[in-house]
Amino acid sequence: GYSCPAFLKKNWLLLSTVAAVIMGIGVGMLVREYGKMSNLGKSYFSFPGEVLMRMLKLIILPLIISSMITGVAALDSSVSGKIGLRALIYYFCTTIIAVILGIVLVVAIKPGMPQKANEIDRVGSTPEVSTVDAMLDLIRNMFPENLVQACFQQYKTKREKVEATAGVDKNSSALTQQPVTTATTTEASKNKTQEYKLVGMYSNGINVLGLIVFCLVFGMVIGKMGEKGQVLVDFFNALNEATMRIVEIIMWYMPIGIMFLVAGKIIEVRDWEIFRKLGLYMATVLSGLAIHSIVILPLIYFIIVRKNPFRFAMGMAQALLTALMISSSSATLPVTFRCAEEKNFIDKRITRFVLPVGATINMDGTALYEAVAAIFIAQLNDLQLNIGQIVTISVAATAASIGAAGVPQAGLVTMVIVLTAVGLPAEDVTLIIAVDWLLDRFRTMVNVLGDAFGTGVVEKLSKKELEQMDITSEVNIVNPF
Ligand code: DAS
Repeated sequence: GYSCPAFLKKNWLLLSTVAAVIMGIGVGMLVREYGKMSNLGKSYFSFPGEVLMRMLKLIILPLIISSMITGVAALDSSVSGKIGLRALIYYFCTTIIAVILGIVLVVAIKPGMPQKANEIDRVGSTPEVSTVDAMLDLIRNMFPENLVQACFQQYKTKREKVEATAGVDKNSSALTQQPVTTATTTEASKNKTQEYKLVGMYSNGINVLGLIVFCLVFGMVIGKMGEKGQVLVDFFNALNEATMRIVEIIMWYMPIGIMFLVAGKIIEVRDWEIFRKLGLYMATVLSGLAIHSIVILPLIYFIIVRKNPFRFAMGMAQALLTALMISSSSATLPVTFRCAEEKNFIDKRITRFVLPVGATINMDGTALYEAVAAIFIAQLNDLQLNIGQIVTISVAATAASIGAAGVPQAGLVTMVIVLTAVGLPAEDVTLIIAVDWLLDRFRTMVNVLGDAFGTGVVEKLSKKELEQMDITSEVNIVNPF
């Protein structure tokens, strides 16, 4: 057992973050009720939170680069191949399970009964993406044409006009054909149909996927270079160490930032009514996420690792809370690292490999959400899905979760992939946009939890290799030839 002060000392950060959330809710509600603040004043309210987000985003670039390169360089490439493969299998299996769980729930609960359809309002605009474009973009992003740009470029949905041809292929997706909406008649606009090609990706910030692919190769190469590569390995090790110390400093500021983020959000939300209208849909997503994180992931962890999964999850609490508050797995990454290594004592050679990749491609929560949302929209449209379409949705939801960047609401954009895959109107994402900010938080939390359990599982499965490496490196010290 712990004595109380020891417990406080060990968990002060977590406790103060929890306190910050509670205070944020309180302050937010008070300002909402009694604050005679101008809209401008209200928007300044979340400024300290914005600063926190900036700090976290700032640190992901050195963190991903240094942790990936040192992680891969530390493993000799045959071993890193095996560990990588195990991680990929884990990612894939858990994602598929999440999708299936989502589908079972949404088919059973039927939140989108047709009579509900006319209750729900459309909000916002449809992100413009088509399935093929999104897939190609995923691959494009793996190979950025400019490494420096990949680190700081603002990626936005860029659409290039492709030669307007009269009577273009009528079968091509509605998304790639933008009718010119002027005062002209429908007739005229049909003839003037223009085709657009999508270039670039739709999240802003860092092209994490591209960097990961590069760092993977770079780490592997310098790890194999021996003597000559050592200076680079040492450099990135030192960079990694320095980065983690900066993360430590950011942690001190975290509770303050989080308090204002929460308060700011509560002040800002206008329409609570929407929650009632979309209540059953939200309940479906949330119960799916809950089952996945309370039953399925812990069970997988327990079966393989044979340790208490809930204690493990408690060790990750700080990271989970952060994910819930900022809805970005990438920006949570520094905290995820810290929890996995310092609270759960996962081998650094595993975390450095599994966490950055996981934050980018392993999104159980997002996959589950995409499947539920797509079928919900089908139900609203009174569309009976056959088994083929359901399989299509599962595949598309998996792809969409891999393709989604670890930034807020990325899943909503890749949602369009799933909808178009089964021929549902892409505009219909506007039906669920209004509550997405809330669901986003919970699915991001599950995304992070999935990565975290992944480190434990992969570590356990790779025990033999890791031990062997310890022995060989000891031999190297004794016998430095
Ligand atoms: N919020 C994203 C994440 O960081 C993904 C999503 O939008 O689903 O995990």
